[in-house]
Amino acid sequence: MSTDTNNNNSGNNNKSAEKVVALDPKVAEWMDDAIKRLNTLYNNTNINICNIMSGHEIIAILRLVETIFMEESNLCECEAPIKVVGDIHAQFQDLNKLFDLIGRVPEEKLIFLGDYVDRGPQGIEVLMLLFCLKVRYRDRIYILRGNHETPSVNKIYGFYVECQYKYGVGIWWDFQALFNRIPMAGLISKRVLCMHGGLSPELTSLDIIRQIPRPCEPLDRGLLIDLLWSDPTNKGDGWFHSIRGISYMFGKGVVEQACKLLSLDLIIRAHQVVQDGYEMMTGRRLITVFSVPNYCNQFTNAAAVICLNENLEISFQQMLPPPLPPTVTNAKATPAIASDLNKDAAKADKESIKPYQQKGPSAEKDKKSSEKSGEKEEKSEKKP
Ligand SMILES: [Mn+2]
Repeated sequence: MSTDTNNNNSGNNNKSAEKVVALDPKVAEWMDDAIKRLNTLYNNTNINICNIMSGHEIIAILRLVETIFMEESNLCECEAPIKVVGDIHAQFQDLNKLFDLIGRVPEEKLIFLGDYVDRGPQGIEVLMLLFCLKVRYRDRIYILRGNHETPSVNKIYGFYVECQYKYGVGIWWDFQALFNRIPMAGLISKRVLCMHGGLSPELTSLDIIRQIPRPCEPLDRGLLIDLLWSDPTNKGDGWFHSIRGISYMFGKGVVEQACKLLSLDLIIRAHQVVQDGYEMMTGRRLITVFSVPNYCNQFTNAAAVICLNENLEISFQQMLPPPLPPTVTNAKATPAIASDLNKDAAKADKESIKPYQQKGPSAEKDKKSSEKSGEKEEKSEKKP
């Protein structure tokens, strides 16, 4: 348990939060090979992860990634440009389609907001791909904990059965031990706070997050539970009981106060399926992001990621939902969760975030030609 107190970085005054750590070339080679093997599972239903990775190898990779997580702060500090990814829920094929759209690590820097397992069929595949990327490129991918990375949840919603079926129940326990070591929040360029669920009445300073001892298991209430479970609401300004029966719901006023108190421009969180893959809360200080389409085949939602450029300008990339299988007849659109109750205001809030503009030679050319023709270049919203 001596590791519990070693991760408190609250006194860290390093100029850059991102340290360059040399990786053992043998480990790099092993990870490259593991990533290559995992990539063969994309668009291929003939082979299973059990055919390309043994239980022993999985446990060895968990040990490596555990060390990295424990070296990071509970509040992972990283710098923009970065793309923020929401719930994946074991949809490994869709995660790879998303990578085809947004780019892959290490070319892109990504931060994942949790809920890798449950509901879908390939949670182990999702975790192992992300963990191998983390071991290989620790400063290009950040992995946060979701409420499904908790034994009481993933015992029930699919991951336990998946482990049992693919490797035997023993490995499920190894994953739980690892989940207790995953950081719980992220801070991008000191101005954008990320977590899976949301705010907490206990969150009066960012140091309070940094001071949560790890390893830790979320119990029934408190800061850790709220970071993983709370939800925004457009029903009012304060704190409300949650319909989940755990944690709280919080209104626009709470978000505005938190941004002031914690010196933040924006909060990005996941945890709820939203129809377009992203939704902006009334007040424009909080975005929900959800990153797989047709969630559970119960919804007709798109997937999205939120992009922050070096000036912290916000844009989005979206993956439209593919047609549902003909056997699925009752999928529906998701309800709005925290957008303005006035439809026009909600639309204006939403349209304040623009589609991501790819950087590169072609983007430069587009810019030049639009300048020539006197068109005004569309800019993504700049947060003060
Ligand atoms: Mn969740």
